[in-house]
Amino acid sequence: MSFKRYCIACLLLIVSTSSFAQKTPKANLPDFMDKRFGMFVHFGPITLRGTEIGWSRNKEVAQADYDSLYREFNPVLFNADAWVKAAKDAGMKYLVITAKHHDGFCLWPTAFSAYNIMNSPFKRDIVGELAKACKKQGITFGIYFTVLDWHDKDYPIQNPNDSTQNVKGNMTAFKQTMKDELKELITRYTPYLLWFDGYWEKPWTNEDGREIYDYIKSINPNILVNNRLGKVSEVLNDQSVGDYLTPEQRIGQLNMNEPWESCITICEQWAWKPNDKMKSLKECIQTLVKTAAGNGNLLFNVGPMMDGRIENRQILRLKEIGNWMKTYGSSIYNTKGGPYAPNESFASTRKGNKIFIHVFKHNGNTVTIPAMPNVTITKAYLFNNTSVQVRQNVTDIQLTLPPSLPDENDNLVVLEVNQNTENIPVIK
Ligand code: FHN
Repeated sequence: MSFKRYCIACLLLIVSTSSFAQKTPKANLPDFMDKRFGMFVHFGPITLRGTEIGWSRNKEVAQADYDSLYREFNPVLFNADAWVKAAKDAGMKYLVITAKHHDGFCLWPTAFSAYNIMNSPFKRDIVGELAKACKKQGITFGIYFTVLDWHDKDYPIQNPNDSTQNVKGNMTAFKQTMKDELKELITRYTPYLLWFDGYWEKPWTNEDGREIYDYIKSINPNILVNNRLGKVSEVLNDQSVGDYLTPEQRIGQLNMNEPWESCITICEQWAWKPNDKMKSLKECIQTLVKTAAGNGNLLFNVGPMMDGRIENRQILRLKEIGNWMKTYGSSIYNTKGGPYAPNESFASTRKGNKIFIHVFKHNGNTVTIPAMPNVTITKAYLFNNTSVQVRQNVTDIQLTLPPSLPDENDNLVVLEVNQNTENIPVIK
């Protein structure tokens, strides 16, 4: 081999093995997007007060009081199998747990912070038990990890509500602790994805995010990472850090090009709150449908109570969603969004030669949708195979639904067409 070829070979070897060049293989994303529906879990000692995790520190709950709650945190009714079963019963395919939220408390026995579950009365590895239960029940496991940490003295901002509490900090040491904790979580629990959060404060830079992303890739290049490790951008470009977009408390726009996941609460607060307002079944189903119809995933949040149980009313709501998914799940899982952009009257998902029209509102049992140029509808029916009348012209397609409709949460009409629906351009 000539010296020149030898140098090229060495360069290629360096680039291929060095962490700075590595990104999550794009081939990993379709598997994630096909899951469509996951459970988000916000949990920690703050459930003893019923106020918001992180944000109520030095607000509704005095900082010293908040930071001592772990000494009485003892969720003795925590049962990882029960949480995972609740997710499975809802038709969810993955689960993401707040291993460490902005208050810095760690739900796993980390060697890098004394502020962790083993120094509470509970003394059990909540992250580890959930990882094991997910594996046992076939649910994909993910970990939420905060970028900012208002409890760690190396992080300069100690509380967003009171800048007088701030300290000099040491970002080099802070990032080393983050790397050490992430290595524990990755090597011990093998998460499918890491859900970062808390990128927005001044001490954290996009370069810091890139550094941590590269470090994660050097340990396991296949782990999915959301777009909240760097300074988040509304699109994925060469400046953004991470693999998918994360609209929060709203349904993302129809986007056929970039993977995205909306995170939305089943109630109003992320962590458990007594008598919090819970979404109706219709709202839950239509949120999931509109997310899938936008070509996105829904990470739907529950907040377990201080004793470790998920409220029974939330369990029942999740079961109702699961019953709906038992009938209609094939119009959600493994589908693509579109070709129609979701609106308040209807939304659409598609797979193969079928377009699933999810009807939320109809005018006397008729639904009018824009025509699809060069597409011929060969058959139209409800999910229970009741025929649906179709009249189409150059501008519109009019569907006449049968008098009795099966599901006012979402009346699903299947349109079979003369081509692969994924080739149909988006119709705004
Ligand atoms: O501050 C957090 C909040 O507590 C919650 O974890 C959400 C979930 O995505 N993210 C942040 C708010 O944007």
